[in-house]
Amino acid sequence: MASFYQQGPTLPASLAADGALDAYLKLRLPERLAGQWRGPLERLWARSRDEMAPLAAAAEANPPEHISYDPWGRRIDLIQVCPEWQKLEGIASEEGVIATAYERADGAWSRVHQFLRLYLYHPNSAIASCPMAMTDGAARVLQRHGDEDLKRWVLPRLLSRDSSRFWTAGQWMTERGGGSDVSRSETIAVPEGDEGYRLYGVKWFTSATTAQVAMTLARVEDDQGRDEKLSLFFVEVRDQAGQLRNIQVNRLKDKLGTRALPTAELTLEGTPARLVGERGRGVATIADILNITRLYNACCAAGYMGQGLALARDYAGKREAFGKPLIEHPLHRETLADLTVEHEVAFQLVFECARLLGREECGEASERELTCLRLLTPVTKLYTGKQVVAAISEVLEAFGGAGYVEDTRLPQLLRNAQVLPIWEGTTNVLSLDLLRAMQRNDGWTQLIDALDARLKAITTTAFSREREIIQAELNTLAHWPEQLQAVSSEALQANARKLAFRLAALVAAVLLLEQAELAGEGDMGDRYQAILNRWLRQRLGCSDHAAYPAGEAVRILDMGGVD
Ligand code: UCC
Ligand code: FAD
Repeated sequence: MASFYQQGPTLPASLAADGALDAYLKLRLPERLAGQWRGPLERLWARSRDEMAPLAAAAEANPPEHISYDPWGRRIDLIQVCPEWQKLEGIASEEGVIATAYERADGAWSRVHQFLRLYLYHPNSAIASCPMAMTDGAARVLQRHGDEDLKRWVLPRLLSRDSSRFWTAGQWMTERGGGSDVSRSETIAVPEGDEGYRLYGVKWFTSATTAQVAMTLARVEDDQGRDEKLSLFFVEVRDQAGQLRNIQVNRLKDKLGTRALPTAELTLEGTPARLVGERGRGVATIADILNITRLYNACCAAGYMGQGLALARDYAGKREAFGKPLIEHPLHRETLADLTVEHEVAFQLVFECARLLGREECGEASERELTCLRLLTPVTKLYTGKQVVAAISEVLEAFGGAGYVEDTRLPQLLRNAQVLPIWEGTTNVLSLDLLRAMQRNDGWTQLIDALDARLKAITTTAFSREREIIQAELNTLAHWPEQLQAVSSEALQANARKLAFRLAALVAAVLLLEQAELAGEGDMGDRYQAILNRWLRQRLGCSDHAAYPAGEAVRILDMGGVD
C-alpha cells in the first residue's frame, strides 16, 4: 500500500514573506507611514488569507445564475450571486479598498495606501476586485464631472465603509460592433424632460451586473438628429422595488475564468439616464474611469504574481524529488528567482503609478509628473497584464501535475489571469494609447527627461556600470519613435507594442536601480543588486544567453545560508 501523501501549499503567515511589499514599506514610504500602516496591512492580509480565501473558493464554485422568469411567467431577469460573493464585496467596503484613497488621511500617499490594500484584497477576492475597480472609477468621474445631486446622493454610497450602505458601479462600454473601438457603438440617448434621457441599445459585456449604478456611453438623438460623438451617462440600474429599469438581461456570458463575476449581455429598452460631463465628450470623460481601472488591473496582476510565487515557494520547500526538496535543486531555484524578479518589477511599476496618481489627485504633481502618469498607466497595464499570464503558467508548472488539477484551486488562477490582458484595453490598443499620449505636449521627451533626471540622481559609484547600461538604453529609446516615424506612421504603429515593452523594461530598470541604492549595503542591498543585474541581463540588451551567475538566485530568493 502506498503511504505517501504530499502536503499542499500554504500562504505565508506574515507580509514580511512578500519581498517586494516588505522592501517597499521599508525603503520607499515615509517612515511614519510605514509604521502606521504595517499593522493594519498585516490584519488585512490575515483576513484575506483566513476569511476571504474560503469565501472566494465558495464563490468560484457557485457561479452566478440568470433567472429569466418567475414561476408564473413574469420576466424578472434576476442575477443570483451566492452569499459568499456578497460578503466579499462587503469586506472590500469595510476594509476601505476604495474609500482609503478618497478619505485622504495621508494626503497624496493615500492612493498608495489604498493600492496596498487592493494588492492584499484581490488575490482572495474571486475577482470582486473588478466591481471595486469600476466603482472607484465611477467615484472619480462623478467627483470631477457629476452634478451636485449625484455627488450628494451617489458618491457617499460608492465610498462607504458600511457594507449595508455600499453601492458598486458598472462600466458599460463594449458593444457588439466594438470593444476597442467604442466609436462603433449604436446605443442612442433620447432626451426626456429637462434633464433626463432614455437609452436604447445593446451592451455586449457588462461585468458585475449586480451593481446598483453604471456609467455608460451613448449618442444623443434629438430633433436635430444623432450626435456624431458619444456622451457619458449615469444609470441607476434598479428602481425602488428592485426591478431593473427597462433593462433586459439577455444572458450571462459563459467565460473561461472570472466565473464568480457575473458578466451579462444587456438590452436597454428606454432606460432612464443622466448625462455626465459635456455632451459629445463621452470618451474623454470616461477616460477618467479607464485610467483608474487600468491601474487596478495592473495592481491585481501584481497581486496574483505575489500569491502565485508565495505558493510555489512554499511548495518548493515541501515537495521532494530526486532526493531533496525542489528548492534545493539549482534549476528550480532559478525558475523561482525569475518569477521573483518579474513580480518585483510588476510591483515597482504599479506603485510608482499609484504614487503619481496620489500626487495628481492632491494637486501636488508637476506637469512632468502628470505626463509620466499618463504614459505609464497604459504601459503598466499592458506589461503586467501580459506578464501575469506567463508568470502564473510557470507557477502551475512549479506544482507539476497538481497545478493542472482543479481542486488544488491553482488552475483558476490561470483562468482568471487570462482576462487581465484583454479587458480594460488589450495589449495592442494600449500600445497605441501610449503613442497617442506621447505625441501630445511633448509627452515622450518629458518622460525621457524625467527618467534621465532620476538616473542622474543615482550617485553611488558601486552602481556606475549598471547606470551606464540603463543610460545607453535610454539614449537609444529616446530617438526610436522619431526614427520609426521617419519611415512612416505605419512603421511607428507596427512597432508600438515593442516600444511599450522596451519602455516598461527601461522604467523598471530605473526603479530597480533606485531600489538597490536605497537598500544600501547588507542583505537587502545584495538582494536588489542581484535582481537588478538579472533584469539588465535579461531585458536590457545584455545577453539572455549568459549563464546564471552562481549564488544569484539564492540572493534574489533571500535564502541566506543556502549555497
Ligand atoms: O473592460 C471593461 C471592464 C472590465 C472590468 C474592469 C476590472 C479591472 C480591474 C480588476 C482586475 C481584477 S470596460 C471596457 C474597457 N474598454 C476599453 O478600455 C476600451 C479600449 N479602447 C480604447 O482605449 C480606445 O483607445 C478608445 C476607446 C479610447 C478610442 O476611442 P476614440 O473614439 O478613437 O477616441 P479618441 O479620439 O482616441 O479619444 C477621444 C478623447 C481624446 O481627447 P480629446 O478629444 O481632448 O483630443 C483622447 O485624448 O479621449 C481622450 N482619451 C484619453 N484621455 C482617450 N483615452 C484616454 C486616456 N486613457 N486618458 C486620457
Ligand atoms: P476587438 O476590439 O474586436 O479586438 C480584437 C483584437 O484586435 C484584439 O487583439 C485587439 O488588440 C486587436 N485590435 C483592435 N484594434 C486594433 C488596432 N487598432 N491595432 C491593432 N490591434 C487592434 N466591457 C465593458 O464595457 N464592460 C464590462 O464590464 C466588461 N467586462 C468584461 C468581462 C470579461 C470577462 C471580458 C472578457 C470582457 C469584458 N468587457 C467589458 C469587454 C472588454 O473590454 C473587451 O472585450 C475588450 O475591450 C476588447 O474588445 P473586443 O472584444 O471588441 O475586441
